[in-house]
Amino acid sequence: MSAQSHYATCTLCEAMCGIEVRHDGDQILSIKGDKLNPFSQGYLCPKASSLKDLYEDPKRLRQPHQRVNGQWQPVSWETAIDKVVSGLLAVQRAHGDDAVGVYLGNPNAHNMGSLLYGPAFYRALNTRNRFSATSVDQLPHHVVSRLLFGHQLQIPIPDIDHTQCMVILGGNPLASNGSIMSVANVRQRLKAIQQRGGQVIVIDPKRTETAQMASDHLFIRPGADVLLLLSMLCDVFERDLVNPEHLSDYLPEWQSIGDFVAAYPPERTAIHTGVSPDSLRALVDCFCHAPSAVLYGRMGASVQAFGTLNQYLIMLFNMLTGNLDRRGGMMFTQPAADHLSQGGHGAMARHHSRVRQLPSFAGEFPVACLAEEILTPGEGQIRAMVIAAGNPVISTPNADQLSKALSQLDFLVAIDFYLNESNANADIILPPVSPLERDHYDLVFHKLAVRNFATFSPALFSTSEAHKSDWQIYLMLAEKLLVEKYGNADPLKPLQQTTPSGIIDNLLRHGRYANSHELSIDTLKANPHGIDLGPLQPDLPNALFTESNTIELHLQHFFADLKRVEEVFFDTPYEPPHHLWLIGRRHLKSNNSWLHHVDRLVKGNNRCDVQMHPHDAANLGIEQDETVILRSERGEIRLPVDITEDIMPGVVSVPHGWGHDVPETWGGEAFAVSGVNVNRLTDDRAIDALSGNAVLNGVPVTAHKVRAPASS
Ligand SMILES: Nc1nc2c(c(=O)[nH]1)N[C@H]1C(S)=C(S)[C@@H](COP(=O)(O)OP(=O)(O)OC[C@H]3O[C@@H](n4cnc5c(=O)[nH]c(N)nc54)[C@H](O)[C@@H]3O)O[C@H]1N2
Ligand SMILES: Nc1nc2c(c(=O)[nH]1)N[C@H]1C(S)=C(S)[C@@H](COP(=O)(O)OP(=O)(O)OC[C@H]3O[C@@H](n4cnc5c(=O)[nH]c(N)nc54)[C@H](O)[C@@H]3O)O[C@H]1N2
Ligand code: SF4
Ligand SMILES: [Mo]
Repeated sequence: MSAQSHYATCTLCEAMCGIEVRHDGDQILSIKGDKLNPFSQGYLCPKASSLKDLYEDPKRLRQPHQRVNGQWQPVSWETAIDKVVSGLLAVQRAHGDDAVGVYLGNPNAHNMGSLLYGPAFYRALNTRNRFSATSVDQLPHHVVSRLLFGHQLQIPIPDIDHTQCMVILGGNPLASNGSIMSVANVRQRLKAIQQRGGQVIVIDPKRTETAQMASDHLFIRPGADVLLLLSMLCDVFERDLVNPEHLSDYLPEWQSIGDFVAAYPPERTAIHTGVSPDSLRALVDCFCHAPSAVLYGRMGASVQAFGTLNQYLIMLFNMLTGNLDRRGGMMFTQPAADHLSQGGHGAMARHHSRVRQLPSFAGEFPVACLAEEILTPGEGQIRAMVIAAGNPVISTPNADQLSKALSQLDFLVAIDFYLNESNANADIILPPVSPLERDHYDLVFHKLAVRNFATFSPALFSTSEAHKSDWQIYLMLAEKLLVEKYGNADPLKPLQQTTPSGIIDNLLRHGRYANSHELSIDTLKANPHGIDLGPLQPDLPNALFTESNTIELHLQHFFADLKRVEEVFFDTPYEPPHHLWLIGRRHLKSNNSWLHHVDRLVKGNNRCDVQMHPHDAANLGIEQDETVILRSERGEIRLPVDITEDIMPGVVSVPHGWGHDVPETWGGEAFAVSGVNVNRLTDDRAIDALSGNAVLNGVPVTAHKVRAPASS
C-alpha cells in the first residue's frame, strides 16, 4: 500500500469543512484542510484531527453490549436487536405506547443515516414522548419560521459574504464556527466584511473572541435582549427609518408593529439592558444606513427566557429595514438536496405533556419536562427510554433530577459508540460505526449554509458485516418492531430497497440543480472537493410555505408575550440584583459533551472554569484560580475561577459539556480534565413560554469562595 488522499467533510460541527485525509490502507497519516474545497478553502479547526482519534480509539464500542448483573457483555447484533425490541414492547404492552420515551441528541443532525432512517423506527414505536436537543437549542428559530414562512426548516441565513453590516447577538462564531449559519472559516469572512468597509458589531455579556475582532462590541445584561430589540424597533418607527422596500407586498400588517413596540423607547429599557440610548441609536443608524445589513441572533439570544420573542423581533427588524431576502441580508437557501417538502412543516401543540401540559412542536415535547415525565407516577408515565446520539444528563437543565430519573427506568437503550453520563445505566447499547466509516451528505447543514454548495463523502473505510451504521441499526430495529407489532414490515419496503446515499441521489436528481449541474451522487463522487452552486439568491415568494403566500406575522400570538416582559422587567421598580447572572460559552476545542476524552483537545486553555469580573471577585474576596461554589435554586457546583475583564460585571460564564464523573464512561480512561456539569444549576422549570425551550443563559446564581483546592 502507499499513501493516498481521501476527500471528505468534517461532521463535527455545522461548518462543513472539507478535509483531506492522508492514509495508507487503514492507517490515517494526517487530516488537513482541503484547499480545493470551494466552501472551506482549506480552513480547518483543531477538532478535525479527533476524527482520527475517534476512528482509532480501541475503547470505542464496535459491538453491541448488554448489561447483566451490572456487568457489560458483548452480544451479537441479532440478540441485541431482539432484546431491545422485546424490552421496549414489554413496557408498551404493559403500560401503553407512551411509556417508552425517546431522546435524540445533536449528532443526529450530522448523520444522514439517522435523519433518513431513524423516523421509521420512531414512527413504529408510536410514542408521543419524544424529546431532543432542539429544545435546549434552536427551537425558537423553528417556531418563528413555522409561523412566518410556513415551514419550521425555512430559516433564513445571514448572507455574510455580501453584507456591509453584521450584528451578532448572542453568538460566538469564532469559537462555535457558526450555527444556523454554516460557514467555514468565519474569521476570514468576518474580516472580509471589515475589509470592504463594512461593520461587524457584537452584542454579548462577554467580550468574546468574535467581539475582540469586531468593529464594535456592546455588553448586554443576560436575558435582556428582548428589551434591546423592542427598543431598536421602537426607534426605527420613531425616527421614521422603517422601509421594508421589496417586502411590503409580503407584509400586509407591517404598520401595526409600531403600535406594539411604541412602549419601549431606549430610555425605558437602558437600565435593564445596560445599553445606553446613545449606543442603541448609533447601532440602529449604522444598520439602517448600511447598503445591506443583517441582524443575527443565536444560542445566547435563543436559549433564554425570551428566546422565541427575540428571534421573532430579530426577523421583524431585518424585514422592516428591507434586509430579508436581499443580498447581504437574511436570505433563504437553495440546497441541492431539498428535503423540505418531504418533512412536516412543524405541527404546533398537537399534544400536551402529561404532567406540565407543555405543548409539543413538530412531534416533540420540550426536554425540560423529560425528567418529570419519568418521575411522576400515573398513566402514561415513561418507564423505558431510547437515547440516541445524546447525553441529556450533561446537556439539559436540572441534571441531578434527570440523572435520578434515568436510573429508575425499567429499560434503557442507547444508540451510541460510547458509554456516557446518560447511558451508563443502559440495559443495552448499540454502537454505530465512526464518522469516517460511513457515507456522508449534509442534509441539514447545506440547508443552513451561507452559500449554495454540494459535496458528498463516501465512507473512507469499509466495515465488515459485524459493524453497522446508524441507519442499519434503525432499519433492523424498525423491521423487528413492526413484525412483532403488526406481523409484517411492509411499510419499510421503500427504505429496504435503497440506502441513505440512494435517497440523497434521488433528491439531487430531482432537485433544482438537476439539469444545470447534472447533480447526482455520481457527479459529486467525480468532484470530490464539492461543487459550488453560487451565492444565496432572493427567493420570495417561492420560499414561502404559508397558505396566504405572504409572510404571516401572527402579531397577537407573539406580542402576547409582552405581558411577561412587563412582569419580569417593569412590574416592580428596578433594583440591582443580589445575585449573578450565569451564562454559557463554547471553546474551539470542545464539542458539547463528547470529545473531552481526546487528549489533544483538552490540552492548553480548554478548561472548565467560571469566568468572573474583577469587581465581583473583589467583592467576594476571590482570587485567580481559587475554587468557587456556584449555587442556584437547583444545585451547586465547585470549580476554579478565571478572573477577567472580558466579562460584564454581575455575570459569570461556565461552559457546558463537562462533568465527566461516571465510572466506565468514554472508554473508561481517567480524564485529564473532567470538569463539572453546569446543568446541575439550570432549572427545568424555567422555560421560554412561546416555545418551551429551556433557559440555560441568564440563570440567577450566587458565588462563594471555598478553601478546598480546585477539583478540576
Ligand atoms: N448549559 C448549557 N447546556 C447546553 C448548551 C449550552 O450552551 N449551555 N448547549 C445545548 C446544545 S446547543 C446542544 S446541541 C446540546 C447537545 O446535547 P446532546 O445532543 O444531548 O449531547 P452531545 O454532547 O452532543 O452528545 C453526543 C453523544 O452522541 C454520540 N455520538 C456522536 N456521534 C454519533 C453518531 O454519529 N451516532 C450515534 N449514534 N451517536 C453519536 C457521542 O458519543 C455522545 O455520547 O447541549 C445543550 N446543552
Ligand atoms: N467548538 C465548538 N463548536 C460548537 C459547539 C461546541 O460545543 N464547541 N457546539 C455546536 C452547537 S450544538 C451549537 S448550537 C453552536 C452554538 O453556536 P453559538 O450560538 O455561536 O454559541 P456560543 O459559542 O455558545 O455563543 C453564545 C454566546 O452568547 C452569549 N450569551 C449568553 N447569554 C446571552 C444573553 O442573554 N444575551 C446575549 N446577547 N448573549 C448571550 C455568550 O456569552 C456566548 O458568547 O455551536 C456549535 N459549534
Ligand atoms: S470547524 Fe472544525 S469541527 Fe467544524 S467542521 Fe470545520 S474542522 Fe470540523
Ligand atoms: Mo446545539
